[in-house]
Amino acid sequence: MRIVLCYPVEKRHLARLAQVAPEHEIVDAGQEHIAEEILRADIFCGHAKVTVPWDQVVRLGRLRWIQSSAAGLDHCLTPEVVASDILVTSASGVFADAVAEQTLALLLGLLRRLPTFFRNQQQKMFERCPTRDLHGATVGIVGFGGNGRRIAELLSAFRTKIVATDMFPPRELPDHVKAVWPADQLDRLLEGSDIVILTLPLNARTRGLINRQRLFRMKPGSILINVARGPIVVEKDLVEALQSGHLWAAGLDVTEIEPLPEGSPLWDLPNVLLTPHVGAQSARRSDLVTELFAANLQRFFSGQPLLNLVDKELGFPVPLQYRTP
Ligand code: OXD
Repeated sequence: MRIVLCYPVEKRHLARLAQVAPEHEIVDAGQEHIAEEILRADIFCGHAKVTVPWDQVVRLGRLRWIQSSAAGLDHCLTPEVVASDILVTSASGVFADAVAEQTLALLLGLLRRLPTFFRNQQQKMFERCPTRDLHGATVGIVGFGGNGRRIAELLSAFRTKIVATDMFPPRELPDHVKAVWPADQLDRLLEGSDIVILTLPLNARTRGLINRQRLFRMKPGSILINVARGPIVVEKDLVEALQSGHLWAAGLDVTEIEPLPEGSPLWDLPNVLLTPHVGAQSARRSDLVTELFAANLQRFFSGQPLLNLVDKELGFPVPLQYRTP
């Protein structure tokens, strides 16, 4: 079989994959060649950031499996791929430590007013202003998958009250989580949380989910953190909620359009902390992807169920306990 890769691969990653697939051809296509190489792939592992002819890939009928090197699948779940027999597995949860740390950085940075103090530092200004606490806050996590669960674990050390929503609420809750409600109880979460953290996948159901109506349902003075995907939030509505003072602040690792256009008002809002979609960019990212892919290759060749197998209609892996055999 021809295994085509498109993520930052080094020699050691190729060597590791060759160990588990010694009889197969492994091609490191990179972003430059992926649009042609994908047409000759039986298995693909990566995240093509260039346009890929997915309709042609499906018509050719050669590709059997996509192992996404990203947790989010918006890069490959086109309608043609969804309707095809191609298996899709994601890197969901693999970068959860990094995303959780990024979430804490944004959240603590805002609460302890680091952007204000940093601006003052640049002016050599020693000026005090009130800060806010994380301990004692109610934190609402929207999407209790790998990232949401890890964030909850870290937040529990801060003595916060944690609630969440998810399409598939776990039957058993970790001790540090007060409640995980079904996804249709989002408004309840928004109304009761001091801090709302978005960790849900982008799909047809979640695009534009956090709109004007929902933003203004959030508690006055609350904070929104988005480490998921930009288009889940209607950005012009967010700007309004921030400018009006209804929201106290927002920490955004992702935006509707990336890179964020120069003309976006988000750049200049003093109550916004922006990072350029680096939540999952840990130094070990390619190692983690390679280990997941190696484990899944072994399963694929021996006919075992794949890890993180995605329900393509839903756009994310369904937890094992909810899968129909
Ligand atoms: C991912 C990401 O989906 O980096 O993995 O955003």
